[in-house]
Amino acid sequence: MATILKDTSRTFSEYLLIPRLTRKSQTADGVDLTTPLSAVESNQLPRFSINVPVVSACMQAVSGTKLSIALARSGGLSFIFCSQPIDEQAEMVRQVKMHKAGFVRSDTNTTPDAKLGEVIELMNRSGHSTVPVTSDGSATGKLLGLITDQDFWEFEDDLNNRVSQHMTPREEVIYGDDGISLRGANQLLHQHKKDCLPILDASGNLVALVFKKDYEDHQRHPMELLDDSKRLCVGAAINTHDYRERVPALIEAGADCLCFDSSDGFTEYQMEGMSWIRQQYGNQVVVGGGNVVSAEGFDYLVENHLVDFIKVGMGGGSICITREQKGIGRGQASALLDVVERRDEYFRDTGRYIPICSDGGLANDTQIVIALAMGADFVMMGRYFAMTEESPTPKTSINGQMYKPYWGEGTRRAQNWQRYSDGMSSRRMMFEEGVDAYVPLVGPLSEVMETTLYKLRSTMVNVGADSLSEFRERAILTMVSEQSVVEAGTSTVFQFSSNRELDRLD
Ligand code: MZP
Repeated sequence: MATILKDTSRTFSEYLLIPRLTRKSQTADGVDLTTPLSAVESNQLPRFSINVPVVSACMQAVSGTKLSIALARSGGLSFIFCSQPIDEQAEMVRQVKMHKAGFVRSDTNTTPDAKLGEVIELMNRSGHSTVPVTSDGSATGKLLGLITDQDFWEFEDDLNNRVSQHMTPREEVIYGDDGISLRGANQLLHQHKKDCLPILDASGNLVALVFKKDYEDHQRHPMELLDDSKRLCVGAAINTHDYRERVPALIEAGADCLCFDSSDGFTEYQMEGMSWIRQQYGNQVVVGGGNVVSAEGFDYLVENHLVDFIKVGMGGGSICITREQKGIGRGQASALLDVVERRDEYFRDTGRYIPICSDGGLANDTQIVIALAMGADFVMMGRYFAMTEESPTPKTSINGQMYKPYWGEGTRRAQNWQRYSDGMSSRRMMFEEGVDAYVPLVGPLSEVMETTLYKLRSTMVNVGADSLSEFRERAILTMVSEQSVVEAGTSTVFQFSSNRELDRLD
């Protein structure tokens, strides 16, 4: 007969943390939120870490280019969705990597013979106010000058004038030599009070541009997640069907981390995919597996030391109807606790630490805090990010309130049959496992995350923890009764959000 587990499937909202000693020296700002994304052998440093424990879901309505840039700037990581053609996904990865390299390849160039009117049009189209003038108008041609919007008066000067009549000629341009460090280039910008510094090779050809605004931007985003070349980091999702073609394209495009996107990762298909990646790339590539919801699933994926991190969750996602449709899944808190317990045992036995990601079903900031206290190293969220300005969907006004569309990868709209049919060859979705919905627009990602992370830091201080690993070790949780959930809200007081409500109650 079937095995019936003794425990009930639990969710995060059924638990609360108990405060522990806070030391006087502790402050929320002093809390370290760095967390590993790669398997860690004892006494070694992780191959890849993120600065805050938050990643965005591998979903069409979530992880686009703009959101990936915004999230990396706030210290987290996006996983660009794989339910799209390989070249399109690779192009999105490339765009994030190119976004701010410190040294930027110039994408708006002109020639000395171009007309002033043409350059103005070019500036309007690209949004750039500084345009290199090269011999052939290319990004790598011989630099002959620079033209900026300060070099002409659009409504006074003759738009038929040649660029050469207005540009700063090469002899007067301050430039850096190819090979200069980013720090050296920024020092030149500072010293000469310039906004843009062209970098030239020994023959005077343009190699790159360095901008003052990029330097300032970096200072404003101290948590930014950057690679060794100071480019923003980005992750990419893969599936068990076309990894032989998709993985090389994503690595070539510069993806920093890969992750199998599957509703059920406890499969031989995923193990085969993981083995293939290790055979081709060894440990160079950071690759996550999942999803699993049990210690048994964890044991399977860590066999052979192939996987870097493991995602936990099935059926808890805000747009997910898998449990209703197929009768399979597990309460997210129970799934996480089971897997984390086994992960800790595995670490004690082998000295190998496997980061765990709690994926889906986090309905508010409190649940993020509880998931991390229960032992997740980081959380993956869809709805949370779909609600931000930077998610890839258009804003829609419904009854005066702004919303954004948000749909599951298991919907007909997403057509992500690979996520749900690991074994079946059919490319047809026989039934849906997700819904197509709207979520309220909440504002820019950086603002939303600032609040969430401040709450997390503050709770960590309540528990006396300076880092996420200390948080897990020190956390004591209690289960709550339905009555204590009622008690947690306000009681016997009236809250008025506007004068109009006051009038109505009067
Ligand atoms: P949430 O943050 O919106 O609650 O959940 C996001 C997670 O739900 C994703 O990371 C993924 O694991 C899962 N997901 C995505 N699409 C579906 C679906 O259509 C789904 N059923 O369950």
